[in-house]
Amino acid sequence: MSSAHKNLSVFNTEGLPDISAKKFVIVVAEWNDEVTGALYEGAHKTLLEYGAKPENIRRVNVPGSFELSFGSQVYAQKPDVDAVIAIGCVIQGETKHNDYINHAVAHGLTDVALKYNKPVIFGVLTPNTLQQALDRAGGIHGNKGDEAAMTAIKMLGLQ
Ligand code: RBF
Repeated sequence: MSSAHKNLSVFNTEGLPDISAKKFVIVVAEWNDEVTGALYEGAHKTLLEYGAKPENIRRVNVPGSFELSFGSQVYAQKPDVDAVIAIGCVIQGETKHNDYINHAVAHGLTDVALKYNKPVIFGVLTPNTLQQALDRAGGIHGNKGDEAAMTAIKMLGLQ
């Protein structure tokens, strides 16, 4: 299914692992906070819905999406953190830097996950317009924060 038509809040939930003792950090970029706040809410709600304990979910803010890699690394390296979810929104048109930021974050988060052998999830929207972002932050296409949380849960099941 192409991403344009996928509902980000609908997923296959067969065989999910028990996450009642798992500890999560959600790192949230403050740029486009109307969007990233909604993505965070979706991720938080989904973790709780599938068994995470409120006291095991921590929110940490960073200034922008470019800082998500370092912010994620700070928490991924902690022994008591099981998974990190990085939340951001980089809107094309608002910046010529968007490609650089998106690529840097994708590579950075991948490096952190592989270095610390833990799920580090790319919960970053890269839309052309603010409306496209809102459509994926609890709008008509669901919420990418829900999808990011579900991805973290599924990846924990691999361990
Ligand atoms: N950060 C975002 O999370 N989303 C953006 O859309 C975004 N646009 C930016 C546009 C420009 C021109 C610049 C310089 C930065 C932008 N940033 C954005 C911030 C970036 O992720 C980072 O916080 C700063 O560059 C400081 O390292």
